[in-house]
Amino acid sequence: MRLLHTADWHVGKAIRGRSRSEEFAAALDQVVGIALAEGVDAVLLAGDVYEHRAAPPEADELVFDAFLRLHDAGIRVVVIPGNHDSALRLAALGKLLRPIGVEVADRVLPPERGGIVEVPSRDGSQLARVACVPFVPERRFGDAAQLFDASEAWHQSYADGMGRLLAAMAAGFRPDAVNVLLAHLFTDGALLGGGEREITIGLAYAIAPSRLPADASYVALGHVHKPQAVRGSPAPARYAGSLLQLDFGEVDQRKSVTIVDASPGRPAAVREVPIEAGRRLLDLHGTIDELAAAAGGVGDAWLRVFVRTDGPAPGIADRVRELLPNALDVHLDYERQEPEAPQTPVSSLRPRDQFVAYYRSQHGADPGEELLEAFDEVLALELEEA
Ligand SMILES: [Mn+2]
Repeated sequence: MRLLHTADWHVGKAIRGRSRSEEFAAALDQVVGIALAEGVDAVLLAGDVYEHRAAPPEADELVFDAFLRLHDAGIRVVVIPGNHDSALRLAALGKLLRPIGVEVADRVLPPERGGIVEVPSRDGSQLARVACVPFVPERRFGDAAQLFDASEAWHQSYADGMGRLLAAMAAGFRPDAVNVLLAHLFTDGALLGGGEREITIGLAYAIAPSRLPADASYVALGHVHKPQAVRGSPAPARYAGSLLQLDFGEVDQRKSVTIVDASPGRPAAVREVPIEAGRRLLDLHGTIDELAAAAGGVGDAWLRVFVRTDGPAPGIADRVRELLPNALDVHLDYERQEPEAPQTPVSSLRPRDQFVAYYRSQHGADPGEELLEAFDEVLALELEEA
């Protein structure tokens, strides 16, 4: 049977206050289009459906539209919550989503208690058994482990405990089924691509790829936004990656979904299908004149701009934004002097010298005469009023 693996939609995420709803709509439209064109039996959505735990209505609308279109095409969906999602909210939505073929596995459950979702192929000839492991925060691992026959050893470390939990889930696999692990977790050695909250991408959370179940036909992962195969996994395993370039840490990443062809008792064959929708994120470097010359060639990309100057240049960020309306971040690029270690504590300096010390620490250069005059003026006014 054929599955479409996608993850980390993060619907509702804005960038520097600018909405990306149109981009999410276009990207989801493409995902649904690929599912239809490829004739998949089911879609596996590996967590971080939404950006925010309390998703705004327009995010719901986009997600529901995608689910309804898949339902109209007779394609089932299995969803797990990621660390950005509210599992409780997805659980509640799941009651309404089940009748349209969207199964929400909102928490970790042992196989015999519903932790494995069964999805038949559309022709009824094959059955996928999807072991669902939503994101488990470290502080909640004990609650998850409690549902299993967990020994003391489960609690030595999160990474080891999760390895044991994955093995317990895989105990529910059957040789005559297409066995899949669907999980939102971080594996050791994954190539990061930004856009993920730092706290959950760290050593304490990193599960050794060797702990992924060897008898899975496929392991469908979410959490890491750069699409990639998991090196060192005993079964075919992939991070599908995010839907859009979500932040400047994801510049240059090509987004995709993964198409999985699987049969019982053998490793799945996988291939990537690119997602072209959504605007690019782009880093732009140059002097103000070079940026002006480049403005015509950047299309509708969201920009992070590094302006080369001789030193601090008040007002230049506004000029850059006039030239490049999609400049979200503007950084000044000039040689910064290492601030000297202060001889006297800053607090004992006169206000003007405090300002100079602060300016040097922020900009790596001395403030201009004009700025100092303005400072003196404001200070004088303040003192007058006091
Ligand atoms: Mn994510």
